[in-house]
Amino acid sequence: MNLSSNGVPIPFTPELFGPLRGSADLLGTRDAGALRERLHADGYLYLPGLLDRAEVLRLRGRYFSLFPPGLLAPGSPPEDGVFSGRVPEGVPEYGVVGHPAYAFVRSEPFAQFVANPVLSELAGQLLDAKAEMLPRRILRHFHRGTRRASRAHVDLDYMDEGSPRVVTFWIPVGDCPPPTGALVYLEGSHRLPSAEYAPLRDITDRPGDRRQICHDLELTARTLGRRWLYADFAAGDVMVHLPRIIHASLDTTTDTMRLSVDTRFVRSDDSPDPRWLRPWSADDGA
Ligand SMILES: O=C(O)CCC(=O)C(=O)O
Repeated sequence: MNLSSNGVPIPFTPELFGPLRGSADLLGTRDAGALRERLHADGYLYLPGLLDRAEVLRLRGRYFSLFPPGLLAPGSPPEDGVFSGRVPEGVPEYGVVGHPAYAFVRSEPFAQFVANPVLSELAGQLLDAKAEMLPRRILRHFHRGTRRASRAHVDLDYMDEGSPRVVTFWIPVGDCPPPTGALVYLEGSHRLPSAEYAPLRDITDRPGDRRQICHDLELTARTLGRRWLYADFAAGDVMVHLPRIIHASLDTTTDTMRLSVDTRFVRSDDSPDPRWLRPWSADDGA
């Protein structure tokens, strides 16, 4: 596998990569304590098949149907989300007013998808309280050729004006193996004091933004002596993670486009970061 993130290659070796541990078996036990224990031990829960695959693929199809002709490979159905190699003229910058992602996160089908009680009930078990989903829910769409991905970061650096008791749900909307731009997690990094990775923030392709940790995933893994954990995500899988775990995404290099939703829950009696109380747009600065 040839992998990179933000255009920087990272060799797919056992020294740098390892598999995510699946936790779907714990769901069957209905043991909330065991789920919480696993979440805090690993920093994440990898839950293959938590959602209905057909429903997830329907959402994928609805989103790609919003584009003018030309984005999708000729003759391919929107559900497949196969890139033609060009973005049609006239599509505004990603995720701002006028771009399909902007309208989509404000649409009824999207609202219904994220309102699935399977998600809120699990969040409630993990937070050990009634859980509330924050209104800023992000749709991420990447296609090959951009060399753009999410840099290594922890969620808390983006939501440090509210309660740190947050759980993030990352939902691939379509199959998403590593070369399609999967999320990867730095093993055990939720236990690292932030001072330990602070020096990495100086090595960045975005000097004006101190929130991200680093765009170079090999350097991050070697400096912190940890592997990136990965999976061949499929439509229907869900990842849950803690706000202190370091994670990043890989570049999309396949014809299949990467689409995902990330959404966060807090305890309903906690005060969330006010920047997360409005619907997402790519230029909201949060
Ligand atoms: O999907 C991505 O590339 C990043 C998502 C993320 O950072 C998150 O869900 O916290």
